[in-house]
Amino acid sequence: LAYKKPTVVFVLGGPGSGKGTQCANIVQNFHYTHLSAGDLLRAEIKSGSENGTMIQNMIKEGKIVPSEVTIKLLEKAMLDSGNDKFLIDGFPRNEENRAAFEAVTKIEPEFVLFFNCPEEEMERRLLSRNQGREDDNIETIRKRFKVFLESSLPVIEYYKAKGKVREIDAAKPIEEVFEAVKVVFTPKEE
Ligand code: UP5
Ligand code: MG
Repeated sequence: LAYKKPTVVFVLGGPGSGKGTQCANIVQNFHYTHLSAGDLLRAEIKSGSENGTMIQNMIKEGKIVPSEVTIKLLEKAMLDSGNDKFLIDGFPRNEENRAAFEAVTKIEPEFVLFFNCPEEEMERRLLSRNQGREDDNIETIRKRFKVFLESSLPVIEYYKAKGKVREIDAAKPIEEVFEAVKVVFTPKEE
C-alpha cells in the first residue's frame, strides 16, 4: 500500500528563544502544521485529563514530562490535522524523548531548526511575556535553563553530528530571525 511518511521538522531552542513566534510565521508562508508540545501539554491540563495534575507539577518544576504522554498527544494532533507536514516545536527535549519518538512513529526529522539565543536575552523575554504561564517566574525559568543545557542540548548535538541542524541566530529582532528562517525553508535552485 502506498503510504507517504509525514515530513517532520523539529524546532528546538532554549526557553524563550522564539520557537512559537517563528513557527507562527513559518505556517503563514509554508504549508506546515505547527504542533507545540508545550501547548499540547497545557491543553491537556486544561481539559482536566487524568494526567493533568502530574503534567502541571512537572511544568512548574521545569521537568520533562514522560515521553509516552507527549508522544501520544503529538500523534493524535498529527492525525487530527489531516496534513502531512509538521513543525514539532519544543520536542524532543532529551535523548529518551528522541529515541522513543523514533521508535514509536518510525519518523526521522527532515531537519532540525535550532534557535540559538543567549540566556540573558531569553530570560528578559520570558520575564516580560505576561501571558500568565505558570513557568514564567525566575525560579522556574532557572530550572528550565538548567534542563535545557543538561538534557536538550545533547539532542541538538546528536542531530548536528548527523548534519541535520539548521542553526539560526535567534537574538536578533523577530523580522530578522524570520528572514534567516525563510532561507532554510526555501528550496534551493540548482
Ligand atoms: N520574542 C520572540 N522572539 C523574539 C525576538 N526575536 N526578539 C524579541 N522578543 C522576541 O517567545 C518568547 C517571548 O519572546 C514572547 O513574548 C515573544 O513575543 C518574544 P516564544 O516564541 O514564545 O518563545 P519559545 O521558544 O516558544 O518559548 P517557550 O517559553 O514556549 O519555550 P519553552 O521551551 O520553555 O516552553 P514549552 O512550552 O516548549 O515547554 C514548557 C514546559 O513544558 C517545559 O519546561 C516542560 O516542563 C514541558 N514540556 C515537556 O515536558 N515535554 C515537551 O516535549 C515539551 C514541553
Ligand atoms: Mg513556545
